[in-house]
Amino acid sequence: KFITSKDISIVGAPFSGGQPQGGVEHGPLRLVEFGLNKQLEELGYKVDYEANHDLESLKPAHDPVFQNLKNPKFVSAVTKKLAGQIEERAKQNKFVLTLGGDHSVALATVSGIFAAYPDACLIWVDAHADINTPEATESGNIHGCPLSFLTGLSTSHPDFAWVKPVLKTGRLAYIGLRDVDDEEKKILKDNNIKALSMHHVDKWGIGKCVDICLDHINPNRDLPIHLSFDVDALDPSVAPSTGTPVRGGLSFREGHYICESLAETGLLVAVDIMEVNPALESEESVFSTVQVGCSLARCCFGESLL
Ligand code: EXY
Ligand code: MN
Ligand code: MN
Ligand code: MN
Repeated sequence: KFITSKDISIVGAPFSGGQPQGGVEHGPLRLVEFGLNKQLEELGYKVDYEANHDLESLKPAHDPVFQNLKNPKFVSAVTKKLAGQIEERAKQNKFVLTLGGDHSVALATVSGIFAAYPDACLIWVDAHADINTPEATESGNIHGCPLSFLTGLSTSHPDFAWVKPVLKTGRLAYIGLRDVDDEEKKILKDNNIKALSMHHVDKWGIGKCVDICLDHINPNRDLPIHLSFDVDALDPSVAPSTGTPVRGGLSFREGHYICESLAETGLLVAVDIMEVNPALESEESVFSTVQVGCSLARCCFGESLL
């Protein structure tokens, strides 16, 4: 066991600068208003919440596209600040639960968590691979790029020079992929990254997929685990309120199974719940998306284990 306390530090990341659609910055507050803190307390945890309402103040007056990336200075400033906070909470022997916000925030979560746990491994649950380099990205949206910086595949962008290559490609595994750019496919292949798509979930079932990922990145089941869960990994019928939905995703149970089986290892040290956008679609869509976000988080902390 890496964490001996029953303390959860919820870090709000109300940030949308890694992509063009407004609203995702309201994700954390909606999850908290839905009762997430109290739900986790009912599971026996002591929960504190840092809302980080002030992130907008880090927005520079002038932030032009540079080396293809949009809002590079804003994304860099926000994620650098959050990385320090997350590292500090992790070093205080607390579980860190980060609520997004767009997935560029993973620059902060992975930097912070791997500073505290250099041997950690990362499970990335997403429809997308989020490993575009500045040279390769077609959209320029940084939420599609964080893993290229964190793995050291991108080193030349000055605004992200602070991001250390903390993540070895052998410690990264994906589940749920179905919308991966050609350049990203090449990166996954060239670096021998364990990348399971929805095709693999259909073929082997979710149970075997989780085992395959853990066998690859955590073969002796003795390393800390960080889970970064983009709700767009779920099928849009399950989590409709998200900025880049892709049909054919994980079922409600498959998503929860991932969280439960990682909770069961006793090795989870950090969880990100990302890309909940309460400004998208209907009030019913928002309700189901926020509800599923909260229940994924609870399952990471053992709710459904007997
Ligand atoms: N690969 C596309 C891009 O780089 O723009 C789409 C990325 C969507 C990323 C979402 C958050 O996971
Ligand atoms: Mn707004
Ligand atoms: Mn993502
Ligand atoms: Mn995604």
